[in-house]
Amino acid sequence: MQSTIVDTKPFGDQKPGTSGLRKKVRTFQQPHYLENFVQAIFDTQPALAGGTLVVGGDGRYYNREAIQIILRMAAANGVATALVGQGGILSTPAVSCLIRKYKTQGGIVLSASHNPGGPDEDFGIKFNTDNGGPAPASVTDAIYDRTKTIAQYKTIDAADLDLDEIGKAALGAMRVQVIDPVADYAELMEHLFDFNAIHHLFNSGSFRMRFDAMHAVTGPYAKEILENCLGAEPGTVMNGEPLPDFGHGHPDPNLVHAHDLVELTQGAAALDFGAASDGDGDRNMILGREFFVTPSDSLAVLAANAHLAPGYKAGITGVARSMPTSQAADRVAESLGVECYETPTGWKFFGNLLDAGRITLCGEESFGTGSDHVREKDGLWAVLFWLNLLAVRRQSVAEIVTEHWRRFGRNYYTRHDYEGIDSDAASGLVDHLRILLPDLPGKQLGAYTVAYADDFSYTDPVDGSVATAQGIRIGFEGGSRIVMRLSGTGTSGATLRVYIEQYEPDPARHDLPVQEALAPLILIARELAQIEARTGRAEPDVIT
Ligand code: VG1
Ligand code: CO
Repeated sequence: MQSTIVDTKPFGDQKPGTSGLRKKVRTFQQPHYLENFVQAIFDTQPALAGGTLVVGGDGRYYNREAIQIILRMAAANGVATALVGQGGILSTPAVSCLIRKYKTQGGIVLSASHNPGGPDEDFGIKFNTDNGGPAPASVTDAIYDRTKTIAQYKTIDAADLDLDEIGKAALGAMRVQVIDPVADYAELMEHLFDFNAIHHLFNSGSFRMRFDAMHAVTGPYAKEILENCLGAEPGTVMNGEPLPDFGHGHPDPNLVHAHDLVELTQGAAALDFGAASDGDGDRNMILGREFFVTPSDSLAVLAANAHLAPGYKAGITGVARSMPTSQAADRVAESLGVECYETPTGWKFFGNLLDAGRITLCGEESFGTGSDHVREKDGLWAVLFWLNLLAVRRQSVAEIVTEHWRRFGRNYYTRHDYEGIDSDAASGLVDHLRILLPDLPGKQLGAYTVAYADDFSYTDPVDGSVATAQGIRIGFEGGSRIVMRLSGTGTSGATLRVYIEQYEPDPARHDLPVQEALAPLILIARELAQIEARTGRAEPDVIT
């Protein structure tokens, strides 16, 4: 089949953000918009010609249409084999798993993750390299540069493929394999965790849990692994069917958007364990009975207990956390005698550390936790890790975490998001903070003395690449911190994220309400950044 060359013109706005290119569906539906970005991937990634490409997405609105477009373009650009998830479905960690297992030259994930889906909502596309991880800045910059000059793309004239039947097909000279999206991932999980112990826990008669798939991609994964393999009672997985609009929901597993699940963990009939995952299956929220585990604490607890899971029984080589993530993991790393790295926000910054074997576990405050088993954060993996701990330690979630705090101290932590604010106001706010930074060290703000204040910059210890302007950090004596940065995943206006952390070594002060414990620092952050005056917002939209 002859490939067709289509003339096109650059769009000026195809710069990938924290995790790929995210725009409104209608933006992606403009003629040539998706095509330009995809051609830029092929033009800058020559190994894909003659190679194998994994393609899949989170099932959101426009997923199926986008996959057909990408497959035709892949065929025209000389890709030898495409591995596609059945129905076009693949979670982000499953794509990473497939790239690594089948040693492919890369993968394309279609998702806007935790952002809502539907004709008026969000869509996204992300390229993962042959290590299975999100493309590093050097690659996304090259793709973006290419989109600025692109004049043509290649496709073939061919009908849509049937993606609902597992099997082999051909598209021009390209082989297409429609694969079970769950099987390879489930097999990997079985190697990492003690499935027998978890099976016993589920059948003990004294453990009740729910997993909320939020009508997003993890439904089929959770049903197969939790219910079919591990024997959890049918119905354990709620909202398990992936829907193009996530059932009108916001597939973001946090206390605000996974509210129904949170309620099930409260009151007299409370569940022992609740967990949820996001649109593309890479985030996780962990709940116990009347207990919320902050993602920062979750990383620290997993690091301290990793040896209890078969896949990590030899211990961990090191740990990494994104800069705004609390320093709870640092204390565990110190006691284990391993390194703890602080990286900019975004999973792509963990890739080199994982590839070099410098770290085993890593995580972000934004409900992302993962390990060297793949090169993405992994929602269900974190849930299985927690289930493994609960099964082995025979304690409740609350007991495990409060015991952890007694041993290491507690890092009180919260994030306040001001969403959809004016973009100019947001950049003005950050510019204003940058001006204040040099004068802050040594200053007294309320009861706190500023130890350091900077705009975070990171030098990758493996390849020496430098990322600057990654967020405002204000550190206080005693380990408390205020961090502020603008989101890189939104599709309209700007989102200001304010991260607040305070270290409390005294166990007698470990059960304060979080917002109360952090109130003085929250106030300092609001005043310093002039949040209300500059954004018109007196209160954040989302508190996690
Ligand atoms: C957010 C989170 C970040 C995460 C990113 C992608 O980015 O803060 O930690 O890596 O989303 O997650 P930002 O720039 O909006 O703060 V996912 O699950 O949306 O791929
Ligand atoms: Co996600």
